[in-house]
Amino acid sequence: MSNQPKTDVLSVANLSPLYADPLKAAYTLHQRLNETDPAAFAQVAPRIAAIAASGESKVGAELIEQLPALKIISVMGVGYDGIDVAAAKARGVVVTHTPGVLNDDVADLALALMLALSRQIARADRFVRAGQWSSGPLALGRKMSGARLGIVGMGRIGQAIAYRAAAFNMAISYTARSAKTDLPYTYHPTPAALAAESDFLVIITPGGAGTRKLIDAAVLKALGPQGCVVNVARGSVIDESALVEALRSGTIAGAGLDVFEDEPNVPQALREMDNVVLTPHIGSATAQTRRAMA
Ligand code: 8YV
Repeated sequence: MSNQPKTDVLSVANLSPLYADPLKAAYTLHQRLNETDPAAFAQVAPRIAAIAASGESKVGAELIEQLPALKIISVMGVGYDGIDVAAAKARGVVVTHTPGVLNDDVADLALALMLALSRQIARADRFVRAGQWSSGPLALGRKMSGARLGIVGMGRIGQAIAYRAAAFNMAISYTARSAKTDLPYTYHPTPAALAAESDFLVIITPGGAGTRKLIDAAVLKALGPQGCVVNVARGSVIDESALVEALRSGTIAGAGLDVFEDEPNVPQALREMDNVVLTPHIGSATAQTRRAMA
């Protein structure tokens, strides 16, 4: 056994015990000190060699600058839009993430939200619990099998969603920066063009400056009064106030949302709507997948 001091790691996320416990065993783990305890942070900052982050963490240039010994920012998540990668690169700090292992879970959740919207699962559950069944049937839902699916983002997870949707006999189209000629799905050059041809518009594109408010009022208008939007990407990709307005005015039919602009704060307007299904950013939240990510 060596008597060498353990390497200091700064956690900037609410890490699950699946990840935090082995980290604590191997390293000295400091919990988000830069925000909560600046004095303690100043003491340990020169020794911090690694940052443990999640997909939602924000690691800006300012924090990186304060950590002269920093070598790696490890993101437990596929999305790293909260990390200033350019600042890390400029300092020679490696940034890692967890692609691949969560494709199935995020795609499963996208289909679950589509089904929850079309077959009114959450609304039906509330209906039964409230004892309303005896006073008449629930309003009719809509058929999902055979409907038109538009996917915004055709990366690893987009393809996993398409694969599942094919089993529902859906007509699958997508938009992405460029057409993927090896895939058998219809390409549209813009989200608006895609939305105009979709019953379900599923967002699974990376967050960050390049996709901020990509889904705006015009795209929602193109989706139309029978259309539903599902977001399992990042809240930043949808203009949230335009979405609230589109849902309120009947410009679109419904929304299934796992991500929000300002998590964990969900606008009161969305929480009060009956035509939305809300989940608390659980795309990769199964024990099996979180273990694989850790
Ligand atoms: C989690 C995610 O939020 O992978 C991502 O980009 O958003 C999620 O899987 C998370 O980072 C788990 O720590």
